[in-house]
Amino acid sequence: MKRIHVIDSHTGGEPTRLVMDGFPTLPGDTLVEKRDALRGTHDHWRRACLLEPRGNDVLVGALYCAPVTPGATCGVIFFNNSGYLGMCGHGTIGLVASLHHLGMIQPGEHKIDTTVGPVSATLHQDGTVTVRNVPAYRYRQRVPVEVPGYGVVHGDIAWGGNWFFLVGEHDQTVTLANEEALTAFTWASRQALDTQAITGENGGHIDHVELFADDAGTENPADSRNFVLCPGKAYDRSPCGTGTSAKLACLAADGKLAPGETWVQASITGSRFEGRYAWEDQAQGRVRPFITGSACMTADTTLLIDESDPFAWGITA
Ligand code: PYC
Repeated sequence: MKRIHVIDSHTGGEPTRLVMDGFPTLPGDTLVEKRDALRGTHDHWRRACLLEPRGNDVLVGALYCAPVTPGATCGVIFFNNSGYLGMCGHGTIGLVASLHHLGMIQPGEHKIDTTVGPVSATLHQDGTVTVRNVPAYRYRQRVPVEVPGYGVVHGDIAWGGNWFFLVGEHDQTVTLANEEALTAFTWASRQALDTQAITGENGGHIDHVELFADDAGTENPADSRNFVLCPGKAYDRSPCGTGTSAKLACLAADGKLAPGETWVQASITGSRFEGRYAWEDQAQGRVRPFITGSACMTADTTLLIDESDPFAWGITA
């Protein structure tokens, strides 16, 4: 029997499964090398951990790793039901809250190595976490995409630790009750981006689609409500930390949000992140996003993998 020690949490409704122990040792000096080894040689461990029957499409995995840069608290590799993520904002908040739950860290700032560069996260006394993300920027503005069944959809392409297509002009109803239609629309948009070879900078794969709507009409309206389609077709239950970072970059580029000003981003489930930015390189349109949210612990458990189980390594198509 193989055993994997995991800590499960959710950040604004979006789950994170933190793998503390049990995965194979990964060769490599950088998180990218380690991620490539996991993907290339040991991907069945990701599937065992996240796919049914042990997991589900919504789960995001976070593999706890030793730090690779001086002064870092740890490294982390994020993955999901379909593959690997660059950064993950809700997952970083879940990681920090989980390490605190385990008694491994105390309030304060913690540097964390990721596959897309170092980030840091401040654990506050009240348990909330502020992630200082990798620099974010808008790559292209109002790009037209012909989406079969929907017509031409315009969106911005921006980096926030993953590549996003951000759509504000649409006729969708951004409510949880309309989740199936939202998934269909964003999935069709995502496929159209792929088919038409529309990418991020240097061919970066746009694997997240983010819709925005007014949050008016709710009791305490946020600045915006979003629906974020993740790479494996599940929608983000949280406002998406990297997606909010990409949004901050677009707001900064449009002059709609000043540095240091707070942007409250609500998710489709009503959970919220607070975002703000500082200019990293104004001439290049690069901002440093800060995202604040909190996570709740849901399980501290051991996954068992019985090699004689026909679904030991997950159910795959
Ligand atoms: O919070 O950055 C995020 C995220 C990415 C995918 C799911 N959540």
